[in-house]
Amino acid sequence: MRTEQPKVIYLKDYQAPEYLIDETNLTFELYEDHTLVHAQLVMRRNPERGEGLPPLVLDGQQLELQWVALDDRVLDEGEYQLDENHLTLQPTAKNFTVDSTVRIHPETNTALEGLYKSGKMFCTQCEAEGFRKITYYLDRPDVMSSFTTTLSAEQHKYPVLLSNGNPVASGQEEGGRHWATWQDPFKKPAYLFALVAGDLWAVEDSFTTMSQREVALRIYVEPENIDKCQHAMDSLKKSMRWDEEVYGREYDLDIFMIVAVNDFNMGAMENKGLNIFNSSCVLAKAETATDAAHQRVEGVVAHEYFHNWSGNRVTCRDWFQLSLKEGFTVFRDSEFSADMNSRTVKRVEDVAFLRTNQFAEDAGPMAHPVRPDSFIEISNFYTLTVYEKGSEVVRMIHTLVGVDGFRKGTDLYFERHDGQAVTCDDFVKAMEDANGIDLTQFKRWYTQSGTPRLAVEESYDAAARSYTLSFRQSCPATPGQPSKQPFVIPLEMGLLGSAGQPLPLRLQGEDAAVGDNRVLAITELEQSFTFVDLEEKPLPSLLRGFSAPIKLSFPYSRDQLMFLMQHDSDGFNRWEAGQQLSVQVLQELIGQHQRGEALKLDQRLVEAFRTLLLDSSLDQAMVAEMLSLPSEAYLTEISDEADVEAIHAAREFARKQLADALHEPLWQRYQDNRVASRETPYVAEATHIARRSLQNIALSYLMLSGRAQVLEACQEQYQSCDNMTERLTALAVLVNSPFEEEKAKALAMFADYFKDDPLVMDQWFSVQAGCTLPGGLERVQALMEHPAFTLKNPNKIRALIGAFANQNLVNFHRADGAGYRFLADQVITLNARNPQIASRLLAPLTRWRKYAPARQALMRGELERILASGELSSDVYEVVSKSLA
Ligand code: B3K
Ligand code: ZN
Repeated sequence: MRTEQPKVIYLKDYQAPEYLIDETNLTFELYEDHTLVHAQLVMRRNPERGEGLPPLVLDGQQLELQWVALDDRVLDEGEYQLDENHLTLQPTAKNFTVDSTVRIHPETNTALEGLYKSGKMFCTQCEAEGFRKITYYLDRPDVMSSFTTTLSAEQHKYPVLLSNGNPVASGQEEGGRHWATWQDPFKKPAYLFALVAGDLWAVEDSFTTMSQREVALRIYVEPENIDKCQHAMDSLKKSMRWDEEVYGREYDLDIFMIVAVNDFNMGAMENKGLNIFNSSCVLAKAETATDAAHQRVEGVVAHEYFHNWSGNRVTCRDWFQLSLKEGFTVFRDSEFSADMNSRTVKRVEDVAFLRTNQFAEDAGPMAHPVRPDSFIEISNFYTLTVYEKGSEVVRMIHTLVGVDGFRKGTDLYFERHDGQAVTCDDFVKAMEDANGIDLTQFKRWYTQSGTPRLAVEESYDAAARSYTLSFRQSCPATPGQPSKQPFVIPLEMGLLGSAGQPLPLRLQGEDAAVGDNRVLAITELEQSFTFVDLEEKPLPSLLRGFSAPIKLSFPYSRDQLMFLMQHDSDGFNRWEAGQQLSVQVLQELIGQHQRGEALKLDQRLVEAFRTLLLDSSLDQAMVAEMLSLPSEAYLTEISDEADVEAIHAAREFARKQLADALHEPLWQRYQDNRVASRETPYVAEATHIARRSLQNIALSYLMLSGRAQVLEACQEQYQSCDNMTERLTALAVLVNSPFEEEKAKALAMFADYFKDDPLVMDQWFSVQAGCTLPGGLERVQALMEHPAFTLKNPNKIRALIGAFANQNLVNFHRADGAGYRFLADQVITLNARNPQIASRLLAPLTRWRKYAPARQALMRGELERILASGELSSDVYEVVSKSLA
């Protein structure tokens, strides 16, 4: 908890460390009621910081210091200073050694930061500043040291003892204890330190690297999960091969380990050689995990593995540079997933997620640049902006320099900076130097927050056979940034002729056409491009593949969007045209609802969907994506003032109309795919996933008909399927249906069958939390009393409370404010227990400016209540105070 006024940390104040740590030797004695940590730090004055020996200020929090020694001499109390966050002592030579022993309490650590217990095992989470809760240290990423770690614990309870690097020694002690020593030869910052002790089983495999070294691979889990590791292991091996092939990056230690833990604040952590994962991002098998969960496991395993180079070998100089490793690594994992599965589907999913969630963050009170200038609590900056927008920024560089140029840039970056802690500027510099280009203006993407807008107009000159696209960019004001400079916007585009054919693209002044797809670099506030040799007015396809994270507007008619849906050669833009058509139609319905008129659906949407359903040549996954109407959250994000009830009513009305009008083709596609699912055992592979996604979206539409035949089909799927993807969809559509008796039966059966599998129970909670029928809050409150629910486990909180507040908008935003009050209560409770989780849970309340005055007042009222509720963690304090500012 915070006792002093929280301090703002600024990037402009960065200074290199006064001292460096060359070697870190740690010993952990793990006991049930405390742990002793002995640290020996081999240190020296940082030559970069000049002469003289300033005081050495070590970071440390919640540590009980037993003794401290300088060069083997134990210091008297007067020879050092201790405060809540530091241990300060005075070195007397350039080279010296600091020894200390502290007592800590992992067994009562509920914040899940530092060393803590998850169930019966000990584990750690140090990023960003958790290591200071383990021992006194220079806990900053630009201090890189080699580590040797010895752990000792009771052998019977903790047969497995792990840390970073390679195992070098182990042995028995008296009293039933044993020990193991691990050595990590690669210098690393303390945030990459890890330790695990527990009764774990491992799935083992091996990987031969491109230079023919054998690497042992192990995934450690609690015994009951040993049958759920194969998918993660396969994903790991694919990731290792892909990083060799695409980036030339080879793994460097003799062993790579993943440990699954149940209580974890985020998805996973890339600790050197010893990744620690939320069990939800490792464990997957057909019966218990959906297709989406399988793909998440694949993506997160890859992400953490890729960090070994983009994050560990080359790390961040300071935490303002977080996107250096996160944006780049998200880009790497998304390209990996695109290569392993369907590229267009992956892009559609990522863009839909970005536009719904990151755009909302970038328009809210916590908006910050990809490289922030300041923060109060760094844990609050593991954001969609740093991760997802950061990845889009790297993707734009990739688009601008091309595949080969990008590889030249990353080769140079890794070669130049291996073993260093560097900045986003260093990354961009490597790209510039490798490609001989100037990215000065481009770097505004790192420093300016907010989502840029690009308004596009067209004009056709029949006499000159020329066509001009005029662009005007702007960017809304964001906290601390009232005005912005123009961005570099790479705009991938093409032109279509009246038969839908791609037209050759020749810009005025060019000798000849250059292909039919190209990237225009928009760099000015206003800029136009004229294409020549055009016999007729073309139809533009703009921002193909979502080549920049912006909001583009072009006055397409609905007929033009339908045309693009069918003819655009860019698969992403076919989807995008469908989304824009749906948005136009839904916004019309929202308006009708607000004016109290009868709702009337534009039949062109029905016809567009019919065409999709009847075309068996299309990729089924894309058909499923295109049949999915924009979410209520997205419709909220694009509204100036979101009308919760109108958005919900309009979208549900459209779904019902589509379901009725398209019953036949939906039923046909459903039947065909369900038969195929019944006849083929489950495989988490792209074409199978595609089949199930179309089958499942068809079922969710069909169920709106209320027909007995559909209910039967749903129950058949629920009972007879061999996998969680089909089972959970069947359960979800039942839960959202009016068939109370069938619903209750299915829910009870599910909970009974899966009661011992916490990850499956999370899905059971989520399905109910997302049910938009009236009474949602009461259902969630009742579920909090369920024996499988606990506020101690972050996954449970996310599955029930998080899903309710983020996905069940019509219930969360109910007009009397009870949803807001409920969420604020949970934040207040969790603030003391687990500040990181409390602060994340808060996000929906920070969006109050999106709503009408009555809701604004209720939401603000809850934020004020949190602020006044007592001693706030710096995490919660920062988000609440910035939201109210
Ligand atoms: N680097 C970790 C995130 C740690 C978050 C700490 N609050 C996971 C990842 O991005 O790979
Ligand atoms: Zn990461």
